[in-house]
Amino acid sequence: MRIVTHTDFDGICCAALFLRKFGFDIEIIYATVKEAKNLSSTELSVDFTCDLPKVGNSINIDHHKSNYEELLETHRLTQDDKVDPNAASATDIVFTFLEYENDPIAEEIRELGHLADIAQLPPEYRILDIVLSMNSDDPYVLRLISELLAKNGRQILSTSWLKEKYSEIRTIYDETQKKIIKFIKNTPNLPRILILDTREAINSKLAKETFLPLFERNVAVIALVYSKSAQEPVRVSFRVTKTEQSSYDVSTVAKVFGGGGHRMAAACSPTSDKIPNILKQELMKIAKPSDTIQYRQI
Ligand SMILES: [Mn+2]
Repeated sequence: MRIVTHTDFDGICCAALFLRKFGFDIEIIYATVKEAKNLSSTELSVDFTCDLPKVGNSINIDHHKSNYEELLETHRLTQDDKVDPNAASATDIVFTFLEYENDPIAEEIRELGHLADIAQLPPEYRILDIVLSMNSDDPYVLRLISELLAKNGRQILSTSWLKEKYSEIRTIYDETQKKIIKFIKNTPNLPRILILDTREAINSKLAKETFLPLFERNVAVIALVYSKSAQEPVRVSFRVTKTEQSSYDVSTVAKVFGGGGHRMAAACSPTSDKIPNILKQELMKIAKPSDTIQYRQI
């Protein structure tokens, strides 16, 4: 069996549920959205694609609205696919699909994937979340986390492996937190809609650490700009604060730049000449009349 799954928390939890069900011999390919799309143009035969656009003729288990719409438009949605844009996470769909019953560890994995995708991960999972983001391009680490989750459920938190991994990245994490706090302190008039360019100052893998503290300061919509390096494409991640979920649909903005996602969480890779002006124009289309919009560098 070969599965393609997303490199994020939801994708890892999907992998863990498959590993727990079918054993550790199954093959798992960890991919980004772009990588999944590229895999489709290869001859590779895949059984399941989780939390990503459907690869080839695999069974697609996903909850992204943009993927659902694209599957409909291209007539690639089959009866076997489990694509539900109303599901909170792909993990929720996998849990039901694999017919888990009376399995407390599987239940823990389901809850974890669910909470991670709705951005409500309990604080004790922060360490795992950070270790995962910092290693999201290392398939060995992703596989290891998936297996540890499959075996231990939430007890993954007490494994010595996790503690060791966290101590490796602790310094850079703490430095990033300091930069975020300083930025907020030095920016008294934060807008309602913020384009935040982190390319100069923050490790791209930790850029998303900026979301929560900014939402706590009453920012409603964030367009987070980051990039692995000057040579790599620019990435923009959009988020809407929880209390304004019904007011903004950022997936429409991501779509303009060839990306997609959900109403409250979406992403795209515009060329850097679009930032900030074209991006700002598109965000203005989803803004309320009273909203302020600003571009800031951290
Ligand atoms: Mn997901």
